[in-house]
Amino acid sequence: MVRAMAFVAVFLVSLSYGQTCGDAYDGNLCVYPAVGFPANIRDGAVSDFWSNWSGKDYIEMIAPSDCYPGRCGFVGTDDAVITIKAAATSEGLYMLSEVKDNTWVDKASAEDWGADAIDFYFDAMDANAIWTCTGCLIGLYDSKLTYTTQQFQVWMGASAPPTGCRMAYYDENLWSWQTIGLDWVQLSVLHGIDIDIISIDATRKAQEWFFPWSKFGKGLAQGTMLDGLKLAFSGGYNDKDGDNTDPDCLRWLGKDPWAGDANYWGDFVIQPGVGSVGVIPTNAPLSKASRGKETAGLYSLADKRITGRMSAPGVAVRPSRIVMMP
Ligand SMILES: [Ca+2]
Ligand SMILES: [Ca+2]
Ligand SMILES: [Ca+2]
Repeated sequence: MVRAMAFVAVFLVSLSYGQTCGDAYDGNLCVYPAVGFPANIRDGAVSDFWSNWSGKDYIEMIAPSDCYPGRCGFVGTDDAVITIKAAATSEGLYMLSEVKDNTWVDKASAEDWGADAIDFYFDAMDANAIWTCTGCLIGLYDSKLTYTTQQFQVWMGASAPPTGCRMAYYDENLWSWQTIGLDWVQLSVLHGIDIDIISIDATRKAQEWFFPWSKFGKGLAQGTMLDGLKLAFSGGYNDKDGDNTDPDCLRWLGKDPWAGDANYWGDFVIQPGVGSVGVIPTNAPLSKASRGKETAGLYSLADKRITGRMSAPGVAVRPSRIVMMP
């Protein structure tokens, strides 16, 4: 009898767990406690941590099921496929995105966001809070972009590995949505974000990301309990194969938060054992006071460093072009 009850209890726990974490096609991506990552993930290799993923949650996007409406010129199921896994420590979020693409192309310009690029959105709010909020939206078209939304477009590269990415966010000083280009050093020094782009074979590449909580959604406060927390996430993959001038696009939830006709935000669901937001990465060359301001959500110092002439010690920062996201 006791054994039978225990079995039922385990079954029910598994069921509830599965409802959140077992579905590669729902609107939640469960984030598991991470152990064993190298101090610097930019080592050209997929970290061992990801290898045993049996029974764990992930996202998979395949054409035509996960096409952005009207951007679905994919031919067959191997034209583009992306899978995404997530893990975390008290310091930050780790993501592994594996992309299968039949043809890799280089970007034609610094704004060529469609040329084989991951296109991700992050927010410090959760999906439902964004959908139901009053006063959180920046009011750009009918979008569901908020004051704490960050968008990243990170190329896969073809003839050579990419040297940087595009980042977009609402700038409180300029009162507008800004898109900037960042090279890997700027991304790491100013935002603590590290991205490793790994070539697996002719048709498969991976991106491994580290994104510190102190910068996620413009910064989660130190001490924020992460276990059980939901944080909004969305996005997909933009594919050109040399035969299309407009990219074909996969999107996790059909579209992305640039559209507001439905809620295209999903959630990271942080699993028990990650803990509270802890240490700010020590590689950030900001004063203690500045770090505190940034953690509180004031982004201005970092932005001035990018768009102005300021440079971090030993780092040549050139003025970045500021362009509006299409
Ligand atoms: Ca790595
Ligand atoms: Ca393709
Ligand atoms: Ca491609």
